Amino acid sequence: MKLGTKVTAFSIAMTVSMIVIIVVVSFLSFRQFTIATEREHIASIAEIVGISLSESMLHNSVENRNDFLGHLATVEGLRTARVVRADNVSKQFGNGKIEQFSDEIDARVMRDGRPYYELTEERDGLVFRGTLPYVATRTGHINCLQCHNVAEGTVLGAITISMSMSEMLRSAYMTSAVMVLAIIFFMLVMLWFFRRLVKPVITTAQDVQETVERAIQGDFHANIERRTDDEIGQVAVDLNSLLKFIQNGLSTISQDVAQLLQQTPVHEHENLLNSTISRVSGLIDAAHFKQAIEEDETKLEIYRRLSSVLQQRFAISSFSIYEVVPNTDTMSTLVVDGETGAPCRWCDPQILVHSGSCRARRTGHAISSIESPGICYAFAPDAPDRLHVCIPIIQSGSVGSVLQLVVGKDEAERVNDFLPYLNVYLREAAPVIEAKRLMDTLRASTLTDAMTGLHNRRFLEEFAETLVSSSQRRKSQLAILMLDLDYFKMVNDTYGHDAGDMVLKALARIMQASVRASDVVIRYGGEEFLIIMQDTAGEAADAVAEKIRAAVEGMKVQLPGAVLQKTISIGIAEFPLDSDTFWQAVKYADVAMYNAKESGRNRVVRFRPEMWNDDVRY
Ligand code: GH3
Ligand code: MG
Ligand code: MG
Repeated sequence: MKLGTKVTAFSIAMTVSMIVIIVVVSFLSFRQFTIATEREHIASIAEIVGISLSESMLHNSVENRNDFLGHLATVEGLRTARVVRADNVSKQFGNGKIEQFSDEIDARVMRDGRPYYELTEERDGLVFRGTLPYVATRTGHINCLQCHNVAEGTVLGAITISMSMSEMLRSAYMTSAVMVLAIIFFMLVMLWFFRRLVKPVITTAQDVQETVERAIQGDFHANIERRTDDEIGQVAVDLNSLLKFIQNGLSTISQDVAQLLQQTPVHEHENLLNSTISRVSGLIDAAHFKQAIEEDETKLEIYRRLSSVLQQRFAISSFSIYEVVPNTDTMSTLVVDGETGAPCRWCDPQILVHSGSCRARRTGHAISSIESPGICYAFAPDAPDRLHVCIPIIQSGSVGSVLQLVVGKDEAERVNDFLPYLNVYLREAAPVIEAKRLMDTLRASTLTDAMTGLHNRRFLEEFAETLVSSSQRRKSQLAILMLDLDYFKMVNDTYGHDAGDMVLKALARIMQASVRASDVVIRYGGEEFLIIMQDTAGEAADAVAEKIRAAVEGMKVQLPGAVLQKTISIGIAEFPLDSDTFWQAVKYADVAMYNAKESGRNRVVRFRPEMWNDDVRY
């Protein structure tokens, strides 16, 4: 119920209750008062009648009492004035003419000697009757015992007076009516005054209610009028300043957040509080993401985490992450639809060999077919009902990788809504990916031989365990080839160190070309090389070694003014066939290589246990 209605209802209820109470109370007290007055009245009249009759007796004019009583009855309001004689008076003086009539009440009063009063409803209105005993007394104005032969205190008769109450009642009603009217008038004045007093409270309360409702909807503008100088007026002023404070605070936060999101500030029609909360929570998620990827060990882990964010936070199932291969024009797929290393699915694979075909890679800014349909020719030729948004991830000033989202047409709006948030994730990820990338490069450089581009001995030391455990898991053999150029020192001595380097580089190329991608070629020492071949054993290993030997034999290194030809000696051992420890097998390959040197060089020798004796160099 509204406050105004409550006040009115309360005032009316108060007025009605007061009227009822006052009318009832005044009516009852009026009645009591009237009855009491009438009693006194009747008693006085009875006294007068008694005295008059006694006087009449004394002056022998008692015969005229009838006239006296008749005159008395004409007094306004007096209906009856009647006297009856007691038996003792009748016995002494005979029955009077007019004292004959006696009713039950007269008889009772004469018998008991106590006055009797009653209020009766008669045809012409309310009548109050009083019957009082006339008692013989010697004291006072007249000594009754002078004439009456009775003992003092004897009841000599009864005087009955009855009076009409109608006039009294009429004035009671009139008084009540005047009082009711006065109360109604007074209450109306009160109500008017009360409403005037509470009106500003009610209006301010309504304003506060509306303002708070608007604030819940995110509109914190408030201009509640200050209607009074009291607490209510202060409430209006305080609420205005509170909401202004919230509005300003939220606007500042919202602008800062919008800046962080590189997004426009919250629109007028948006709920400022809700939008700010959701934007801030988006930023917090991105901050958590950054914290997580900083602790990730490799670049790939970061991309995998980014994939989970796409799938779980942004509900995107089709997407690709491409990485630009440093210092080349190529790209590789890192993750496609959540699958690590999956083939290119959403673009023409041409972009992998010529990354300039990828518009995002080439231009360095986001390419969206939501904004510009058909903008990129390289996008999935067989998915015409799909849209793409490709976002370049900038690292060290150039495009390091490209994130591609692939969505249905019905998702366009949703994607546009969350893109600012996704951009925050990518902005957070970019420097971390960059740092990991640099670390990877640095790490790779410590594991690579700078001159030949082959792995170095440190690489073998670090990855031997991985190689061994993977071969043990697959229960396969590792073939270990130890290679050493024959009479290489002579090259340096004759043609110089640079010529020697050229030979080593040419040899490295031959070895790389002669093995599979899964095999590992290592520059083990100055001109000593080690090749580890996975899942290769026996004749297959011999064949690769022979292929390398023959290729080296046929290799011609063009020098200024000379063409160099060299040969190579190769020793082979197998793990775990020859030894159940990997490094022992490497030693056996070395032993076999020395055996090849000793037995004339330019040959391939497989390790045999009898080669391992105290004469060998280890
Ligand atoms: P052998 O047939 O017994 O192997 O005879 P060799 O002359 O090849 O003897 P050895 O293997 O001991 O020779 C090693 C030579 O390799 C010594 C060193 O001058 C040369 N060498 C080692 N590392 C490099 C390098 O990085 N560049 C060049 N140019 N020469 C190197
Ligand atoms: Mg050597
Ligand atoms: Mg040598």
